[in-house]
Parts: sequence; C-alpha cells; structure tokens
Amino acid sequence: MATTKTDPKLAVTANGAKKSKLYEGLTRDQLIQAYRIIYTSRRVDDKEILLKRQQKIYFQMSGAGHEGIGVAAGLALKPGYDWFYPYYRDRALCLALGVTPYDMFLQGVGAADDPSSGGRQMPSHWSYPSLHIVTQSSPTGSQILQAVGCAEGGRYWARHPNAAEVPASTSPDYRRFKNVSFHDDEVTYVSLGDGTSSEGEFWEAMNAAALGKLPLIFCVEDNGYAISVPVEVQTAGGSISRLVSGFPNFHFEEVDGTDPVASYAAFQRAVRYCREGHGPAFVHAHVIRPYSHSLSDDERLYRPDAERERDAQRDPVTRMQMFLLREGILDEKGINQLEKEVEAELQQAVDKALEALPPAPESVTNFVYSPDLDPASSTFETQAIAPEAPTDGKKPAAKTMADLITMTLRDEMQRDERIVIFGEDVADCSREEYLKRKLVKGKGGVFKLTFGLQCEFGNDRVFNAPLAEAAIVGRATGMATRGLKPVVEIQFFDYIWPAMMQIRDELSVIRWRSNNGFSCPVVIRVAIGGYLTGGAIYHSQCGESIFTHIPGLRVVFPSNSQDAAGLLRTAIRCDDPVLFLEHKRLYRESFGRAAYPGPDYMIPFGKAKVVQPGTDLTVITYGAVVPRALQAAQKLEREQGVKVELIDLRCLNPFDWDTIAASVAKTNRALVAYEDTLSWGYGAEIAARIADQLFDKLDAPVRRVAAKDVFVAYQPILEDAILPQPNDLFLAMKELAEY
Ligand SMILES: Cc1ncc(C[n+]2csc(CCOP(=O)(O)OP(=O)(O)O)c2C)c(N)n1
Ligand SMILES: [Mg+2]
Repeated sequence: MATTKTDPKLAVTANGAKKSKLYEGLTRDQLIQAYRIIYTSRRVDDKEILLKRQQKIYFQMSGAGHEGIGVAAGLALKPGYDWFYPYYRDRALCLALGVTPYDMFLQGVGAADDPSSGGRQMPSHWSYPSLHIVTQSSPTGSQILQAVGCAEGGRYWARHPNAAEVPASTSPDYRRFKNVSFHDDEVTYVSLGDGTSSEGEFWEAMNAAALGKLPLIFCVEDNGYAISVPVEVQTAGGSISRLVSGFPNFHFEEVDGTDPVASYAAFQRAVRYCREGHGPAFVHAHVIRPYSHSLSDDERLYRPDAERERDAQRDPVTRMQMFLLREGILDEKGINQLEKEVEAELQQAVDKALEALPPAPESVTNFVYSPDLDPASSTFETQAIAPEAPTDGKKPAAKTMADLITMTLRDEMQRDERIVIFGEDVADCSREEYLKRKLVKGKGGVFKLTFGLQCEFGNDRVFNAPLAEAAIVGRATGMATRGLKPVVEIQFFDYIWPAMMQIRDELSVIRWRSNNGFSCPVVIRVAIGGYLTGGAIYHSQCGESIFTHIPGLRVVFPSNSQDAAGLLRTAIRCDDPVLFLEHKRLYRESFGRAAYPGPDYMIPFGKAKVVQPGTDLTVITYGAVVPRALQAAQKLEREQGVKVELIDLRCLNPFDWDTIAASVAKTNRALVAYEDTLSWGYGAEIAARIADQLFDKLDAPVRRVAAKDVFVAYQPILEDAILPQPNDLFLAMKELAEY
C-alpha cells in the first residue's frame, strides 16, 4: 500500500541530452500532443459556451481546470483495452482517448449522429463503446459502483475465458447480442468530484474494491467546490486522501492535477500497481474550476476575486504553455501555430455539427428494450416436460415455488457460465474451509433459495456481498455491461430503496440513453409481500407499481411454482433488465405446487394465465392475491352461481392487455385486485385502461380491491384488516356481479 505524494510542480526528470530528454517518461512529442489536447479541451468549452449563448446548443458543462489530470490519465491508459467511467469534467481525458471535438459538438446540438446518445443526453455525458468509455449519467457518483462491477467482470473473464463463447447449438439468448472483450491486465478508470466523494455509493465502492483487490483506479478531481459548497464543509478534515487512507490493498497518490507531467507520473504508478494485480489505486488530483460550476452558476456569488485569482495562477493551459517554452520544446511561434491549427479544426467541427440533422421524433421509443430479443415472443414459449413417474406408481412430487426457483437457477448456471449470483447471505458459507471440512451444511439465502449453488458452482460464481443494496445492483450493472449475467438477490423488497438510484437512473435507462451502445440485462430477484403474520412494516411491503413505472425495466410477479420456473428462465435468458418479484408467502405454500417442468421450460413475458374461465365477471390479479381470489370466486359460484373469470397477470411489465380486453368484452364487468396499497397502485393503471378503451363494453364501474392505504402492521389482527382477504374479495365480486 504505497502512498506517493507528488510535489505540486511540473516535475521534470532529466534523462540524457536535451533532445532525448524524457519527462516522467513522456517524450517531447508526447508533451506537445498533451498540450494540443489540453488546449483543444479548453477551446471546445469556450466554443460550447458561445454556442449556448447563441442558443445553438442547450446546455454546457466545462472541463476547464481539469485538463491536466485528464490528459495524464488518457496517456497512461489504453482506449479500447482498459475501461472508462469518466464524469462530466473529463473532456480532456476523452479527447486523449480518441473522442473528437466534432463528436462532442454533435452531442451539444443533440444530433441524430451524436455517437454518445443520439440526442438523448446533455453534453459531456460520454459514451463511446469502441473506446470502452461507458455511458455516463448525471447523478453524482452512480458510475462508481458500476466501475467496480466492470473491473469484477474483467477479472471474471480472465478466470473463465470459455464463458465468453456462445454455444451455437443452444436456443437464442442474450449472449448472441453481447460481444465480450477482455484483457488479463486491463484496468478500469472511474472519476468523480470532491463533492461526490460524500455520496454513500462512493464508500460502498471503495469497500468493494478493497475487498476484491480490484484493478480499479479511483480518480478524485478535487477542485475544492461542489457547486458552491467548499471542500472543508463537504469532507471531514478537508482532505479525502486522509479519510480514505485506511482502506487496505490500495495504492494512493495525491498530486497537483493541473500539472500534466506530475499527474502522468502518478497515474503511471497507479496503473502499474493495478495491472500487476496488487489491488485498486486512488489518485487524488488537486485541480481548479475557473468557469464556475456550469453556465447556470456564477461563482462570484460565493468566491471572492482574490481566491479566484489564486486559482487562475495554476491554470493548466498556461502552465503547460510556460513549461513547453521554458524547456524549449516549443517556441512562441510553435505554440501559435499549434493553437491556430486547433482553432481551424474546431471551427470546422462546429460548422459541420451545426448542419447535423436532429433525431426523428418517432425514434424516441427505440431501444427502451432490446431490439434483438423480445421476451414476449414465441422464442420464449416452450412446453413443460412431463416428469418421469416414480417407479412405485405414485404421482411425481409436486414442488414448492422455492424448490423450482432453486432448480431453475441450478440448471441455468449449468447451461450458462456467465451467470453469477450474489447478494446478502446467498452463499452457502463464505468461509469455504468450513464447507470443505464438512463442519457446516451451508445457508444459501435467508429463504434458502440459493442453497447448494456455491458448493456446486464455486465461490466466484455464487458469493456473499457486503450489506449494501446500491452496491449489489450497481456492481451487477457494471458486470452485465461487460457481458456477464448477474442474477442478484435483494433480500427483502422493503430494503430495495438504497438501490433505487441504480435501478431507476442507471440499470433501466442505460440502453436507451446510449442509443443502444451499452446494455445491462441484470436479473434482480426480490422477496416481496405480506400475509406473514408477524412480518410487520419492514418485511411485508409491496410497491411493484413504483417499478412498473420505470421505462426499460421488465417486472415479473408469479403466483405458482411452474410459472416461477418458466418466467425466471425467460428473465435469465432475455436481453433486458428484469425485476423478478417472489412472494415470500408463496415460497412454500401448498397452492400452486408443481413438478419441475424441465431445464428449457420458458413462459414469454406479458402472457396472462386464465386461472379459471367464467362468463359473469372478470377478476384481474397476480401474486398472493391469486389463491385468495380463487377461493372467493369458488365460493361465489357455489353460493350464487356467479362464474368469475380469474386472470393471473404473472408479468406486470409488459402486461397482457389482450387477455384482459377479451375477457371484459365477454363478462362486461371488471375487478382489479392487488395486495399493494390501493391508491396510485398497479391496479389503477389497469382500471384506467379498461375505463378508457372498453367503456362501451362495461355494464358496471371498474372496481378495485387492495390493501388499505397504510403500511402492514405486526399484530395479525391488524395485518388481516390491512391486506385484502378472501372475504373482501368475495364481497367486492358479489357486489359487482349484482350491479
Ligand atoms: C445525486 C445528485 N445530487 C445532486 C446533483 C446536482 N449536482 C450536480 S454536480 C453537483 C456538484 C458536484 O460537485 P463535485 O463532485 O465536487 O464535482 P465538480 O462539479 O466540482 O467537478 C451537484 C450537487 C446531482 N447531479 N446528482
Ligand atoms: Mg468539485
């Protein structure tokens, strides 16, 4: 764990005669190239600012003051070989890696040909697949956990190179559409600002990187401010280097990031440490921010002139210029010539970008989901295999939903070496020697659904994660970007919220925002729901509509064993991110048990199941309400002769509108029943659609039965009163049938 502090000056290492002199390993030509990039970066900012003032672009974020560390990182790392999660101030880094100013202006004008996003993201939100610059977003810090996953992905490939191949014989799955590339000594780069180091995700990422000894470089570009908040108010003690110094396995650098030569030296050491496999590195670069936070900010409101002038003396553009002159690498004429060339190049790029066509409005829904593999298609429609009858003449054993989920996971892991499973407590036993010495049996999840998988597939495919939900989803997202298929577990739905930023602002939107440049088809398995007698507020929640409201995320909610097996397999093989909701109460229920339908059994998404046909009333439901609604419907038929058509949606996004519409057209009455709180719930959307599109078919108002608008209480009497019970369903069905 070396700690190197480089003096804040343009460090010079003499090495032989003047012409062949090297500067921390950089040649004179490389230094001229570095200046060209630094100058270009600053001038792209200036041009964009002008274009914004002329209302020809719509937003601007500058990289001004950060050019020194950016160009140094770009020279020390390899585009298309290493992987990059740069933040919005990394213009110089991106230029050094091969992004052109024209590419950048295309994003500014929001052109169809903007290679980062096709007009979907604001400028400085980099995404260049061939350079391995992974699509970036705006939430401060959400890139960091994904970079951890990316580094983990690279290491997985190095250890499992065969997994990168796609067996030609298998039925199509996401692997057909994922090119995997990796290098044994690759490094992942991630950068962030000083303010962003306050985000919890940063600390989760530091912990995960240290635990995994990952080849990951954290670059904190410390310009002393997060918009108007100065570093001493942001970071306890004012130094992020001091705070992180206790993390094990790291190599630390602290450097003047306005000095490209010193920064290059620091980066070289960091890169070497990572490439050699010692662990992660942390580069703390002190930079400046001469252009306010953004065009919407005026830093004179909170920074006096004297402070700003002090910063200006460290401006990387002028410092580098002075350095080249002082060292005789370029004279004044040479500098003028270089700058003239850059100006001409930029003017040409601006002119061309201003002529670029905007995207077609009808393209807005492209790439919300995979254009290659539709999980609602017949590709995912396979027949269940009838189980072999036991020789003793008895019926094949009916398995619980928990059993069939485990069996499906096992068979899929056998079929596809890209699948990794992690989450809280999912491993059999992290201390492997206990298993080897047969001292313990192993746990395999708090509900035991992953029991035996670590023992069977090894602990680099099934492992425990630190207790950090954002990290579970963020790391999975980074791994999936690299072509792995993480099937992660969130232990209880009630605790999914720390991962919400990763799910809503990252996982679900990565394909869309990168215009299909990147994708991350992760499966998140989540134990959900109540009816537990004792689960109380924090082990009983539903809330699925919050997730069906997210474009780009598939949401599945099976009610029985066979559906769980078929839908989980579709979730794993499909090319979109999936939230797979498993009702805890149904895990071991006697309702809906079934024999294992075989290792290739799949159910397409968005296909409901008619649990029982009927003519008088349609009940649309899913999850644990299915058996309760069935009980109520059977009673209603027995007592009143009312025939209810009961529809189990099974999949909530996409959902099966055709089956609902056909049923309501037949029965003319619709009841939507769900376990979540009534108001703003999933059923509200279904009810609204029925009212809107089937108005002329209805003989009665569309009704809903759901939980009361409170959280689930501990005392079973209260829980019963809160959640929809068979009798509530019975009364609502009866009333609607009589309407
Ligand atoms: C999660 C989140 N919260 C707030 C913001 C609004 N915001 C954008 S940049 C920024 C300050 C970032 O400061 P720092 O990390 O120091 O980076 P700098 O801009 O100084 O380079 C804030 C608060 C955001 N984008 N994301
Ligand atoms: Mg800052």
